[in-house]
Amino acid sequence: MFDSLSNKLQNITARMRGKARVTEQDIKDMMREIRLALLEADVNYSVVKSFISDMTEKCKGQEVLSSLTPGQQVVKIVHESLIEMLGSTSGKIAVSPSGFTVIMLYGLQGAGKTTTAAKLARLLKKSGKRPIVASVDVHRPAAAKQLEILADKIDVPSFIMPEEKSAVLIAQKAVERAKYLLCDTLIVDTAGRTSIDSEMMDELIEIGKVVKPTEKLLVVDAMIGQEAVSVASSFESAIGLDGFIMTKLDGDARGGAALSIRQITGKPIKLICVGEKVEDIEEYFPDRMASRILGMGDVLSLIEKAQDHFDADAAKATMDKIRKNSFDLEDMLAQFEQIQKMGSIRDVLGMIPGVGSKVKEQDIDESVIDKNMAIIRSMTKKERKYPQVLNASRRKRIAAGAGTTVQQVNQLIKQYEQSTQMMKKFSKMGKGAGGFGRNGFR
Ligand SMILES: Nc1nc2c(ncn2[C@@H]2O[C@H](COP(=O)(O)OP(=O)(O)O)[C@@H](O)[C@H]2O)c(=O)[nH]1
Ligand SMILES: [Mg+2]
Repeated sequence: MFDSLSNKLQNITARMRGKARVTEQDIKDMMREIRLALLEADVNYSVVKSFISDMTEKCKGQEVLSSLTPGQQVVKIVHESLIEMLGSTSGKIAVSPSGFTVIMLYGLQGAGKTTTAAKLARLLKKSGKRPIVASVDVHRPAAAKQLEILADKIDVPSFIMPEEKSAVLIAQKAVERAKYLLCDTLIVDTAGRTSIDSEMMDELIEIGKVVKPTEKLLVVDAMIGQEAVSVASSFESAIGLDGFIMTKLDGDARGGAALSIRQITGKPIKLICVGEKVEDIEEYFPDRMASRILGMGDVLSLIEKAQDHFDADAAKATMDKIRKNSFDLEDMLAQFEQIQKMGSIRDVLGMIPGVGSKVKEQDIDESVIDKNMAIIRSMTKKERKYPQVLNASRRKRIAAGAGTTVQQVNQLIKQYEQSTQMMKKFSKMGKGAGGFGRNGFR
C-alpha cells in the first residue's frame, strides 16, 4: 500500500535527515520533490498545493534552519503535516444511544460494499456486538446471495429477500428482523451503479428514511484513483456522509485518492480494507498511516495483528511441550501455521520501524514456510512424533511426497533438532530458576 509514494518520500526524508546543515534551497528542493511524488501518487492537485505551502511555512517558521538537527526537524514537520492531511483523528464507528445502530454502506458497483459488510460484521462481532447484515440490492439478485454466503461463513445472521422488488420494503423488514433477533447493529448493503445517477440516490434516500442510519459510510475503491474524489463529493452532497471505508488498498493502487478524500470532504476515513478475505479490514489511524508511508514502521498495527492471530491456548500447549521436552514435528507444523496466519512475512516486516524500506523482495522467500509445511505433511504420524526414525529411505520418500529434495528435508530436520536443543537449554534454565525461588534464601 502506497509503496511507490512511500519509497520516494523515504528517500527524500532520509537524505534530509542526514544533513547537518539545511539551507532554504534544500527545503525548496525537497518540497518540489515531495510535490512531484504526491502528484504521481494521484493525490488531488489542490490538496497537494495546500499541503506543500503549509509545510514550507512551518519549515521556515520554527527556526528549523538554525536548530542543531535541522534535517530531523524538517522530517518531523513532514510527518506531522502528513498526519494532518490524512485527518488528525481516527474515526470510530458511532454507536446509537438507542442501543440499535444502523450502518448503511453506499458506493459504486464493485467498490466492495458486500465484502465490506461481512468484514465489518466480523469486526463488530469480535468486539462483542450482535450484528446482522441485510442486502437491499434489488437490481442484482446474486448480490443478496453473495452477502448471505459471506454472512454464513462468519456465522452472522443475514436478511435477504431475493424476489422482492422494493428496496424500501426489504429495508423495513430487515429492521424488524434485526430487532426480533435482538441484534444491536444492522449493516445495510445497498445496490450500486456503475456511475452516479439520480435514481440511485433517490432510492438510497428513501431507504435511509426507513432505516434511519446511525452511520452513513461510503465504500470507496482506492484503485479508481482521482475519480474517488468526485464520487465522494457527489455522495456527500446528495446524502450527507459520516465517513468513508477505503477498499483495495492492498492492490497496486497509487492510493493518492485515499490521501485526498479527507481534505476535500472534511469527513473521516473510518476503516481500510486490504484484501479480499473477511479478516482484511483495519481501523484507520492517520498517524500510523503517515508513519507507514514515511517508513517509520507501524508497531501498533503489528502488535494488534499479532494479537488478532495469536492463539493463547495453542501457545500455552506449546510451552508445556517445550517444558516436557516433547516438542515434535507436529508442533512445528502448528508453529508454521501460526506464522502464516499473520499474513505475508514481507508485510509484517514492513511494519517494523527501520526495516520496512530495507527489506527487498528477493531477501524473503515466503515459499520456504510452504515447503517446510509440505514436508511435515508428507510424514506419517509416527514420523512426526518420533523424528529419530527418519532414516535415509524415509527421507527420500518424504521428499518425493512433498515435491522437494532430500537436502531440503535434511535441512528441516536439522532446523528441528537445533530448536529442540535450544528448548532443552531454556527449559533447564527455567527449572533452575524455579528451584532457586522455592529453595532459596528466603
Ligand atoms: N484486493 C481486494 N479486493 C477487494 C477488496 N474489497 C473487495 N474486493 C473485491 O472486489 C470485488 C467487488 O466486491 P463486492 O463486495 O462484490 O463489491 P460491491 O459491488 O460494492 O458489493 C470482489 O471481487 C471483492 O472480492 C479489498 O479490500 N481488496
Ligand atoms: Mg454488492
